[in-house]
Amino acid sequence: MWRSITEGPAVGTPCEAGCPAGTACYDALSGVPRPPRPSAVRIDRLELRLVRLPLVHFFETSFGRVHDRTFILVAVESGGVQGLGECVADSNPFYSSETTETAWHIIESFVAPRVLGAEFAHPRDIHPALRIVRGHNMAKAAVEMAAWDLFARQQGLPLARVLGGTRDAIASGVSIGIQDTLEQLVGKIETELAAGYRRIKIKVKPGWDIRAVELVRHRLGAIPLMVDANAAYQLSDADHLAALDDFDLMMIEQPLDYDDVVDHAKLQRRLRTAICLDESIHTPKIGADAIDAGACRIINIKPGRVGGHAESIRLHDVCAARQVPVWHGGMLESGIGRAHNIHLASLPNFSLPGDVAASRRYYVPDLIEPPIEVRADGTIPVPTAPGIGVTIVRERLDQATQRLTTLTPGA
Ligand code: OSB
Ligand code: MG
Repeated sequence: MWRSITEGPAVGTPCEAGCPAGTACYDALSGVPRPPRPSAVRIDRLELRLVRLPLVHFFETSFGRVHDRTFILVAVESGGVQGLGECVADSNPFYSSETTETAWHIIESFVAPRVLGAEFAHPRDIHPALRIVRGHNMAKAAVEMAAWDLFARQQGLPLARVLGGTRDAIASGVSIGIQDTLEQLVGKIETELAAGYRRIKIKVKPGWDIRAVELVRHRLGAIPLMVDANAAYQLSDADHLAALDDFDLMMIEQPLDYDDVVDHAKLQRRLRTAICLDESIHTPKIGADAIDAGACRIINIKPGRVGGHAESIRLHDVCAARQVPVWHGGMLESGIGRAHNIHLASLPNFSLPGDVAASRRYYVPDLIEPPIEVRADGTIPVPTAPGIGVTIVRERLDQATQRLTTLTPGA
């Protein structure tokens, strides 16, 4: 197809739309050939690695304290081009029912056989092809996201462009775990505010909640502040949680059970503070239902929780259609998952600062070079190189790898 130079992409960049996939096309005015758009995503090889990295500081939530993180890295390959994805399942089933071992099993036995050697016109077609596998969103997401990276690299475009991102930098906030003392908590918040972060989230649980928020407000004033309970409360705690209404919090994240919507709707009616749901939102449909039921006024999107980028975009759109803002959550990712998150968070309805912060808060060194940094104004630039736009350091990856397997079509 011939397209006007004003409509089409610049000469020398692959055609993004319009031309039949795989056909050569030419710039309309100059007649200069452009590289053809890749005809499809076709994964010829899939590599799984179990990787362990020590955390710079322990991280404590209502589930407990962790000092390191073990996760799966997925590499997919097609014609010598590689795409990378990170599985956010943890070694324990506390945040979600998935673990590194269930994800490994599901990818190896059920996801890989359905994607290896198959032709997908677009990476958005991968999630529907995995529909027969119920749940296991983190396992599915790791492979799907690697395929998006591969596809974007084949097109020579930054992932954000392929996902539909509209901003060149994202607003960054931090999630601060439960500390040994309230004084340490205040000190940590001061450090993060000085680094420029645009929003502070503190983890809460019964016994570490009202007094923590009260002290932070007393000492630090009107900072952008929210809390995350990771499902540590019950509806019978409604009066207790209502005490948080006095502190002008941006929101309270996931106060009640991980799969609950109905009790959150009852609780939201009793709180002035907005509820944000995290754990409860496993699909775009549940997101729509939760909003329509009045269970939340804000949603946190983590691609691992919903099955990848395509489902994240659908959830983002469902929220936008209901004027519900979203922000990008975090799962203590290494630079690979973190880079994916930055690209996704460049979509327009990610209008609140998220939990995607600088690499150095988590892993030093990270698996990538250069590490992801936050600027003095609390923003992180969206990488502009093709795909996720970061480079993995092979020796560090090999050093952190505990197990490795390679899967090929039919094998
Ligand atoms: O609930 O948002 C959460 C980390 C692991 C599991 C769940 C959560 C978190 C965080 C940390 O809050 C966010 C981050 O800094 O990556
Ligand atoms: Mg959360």
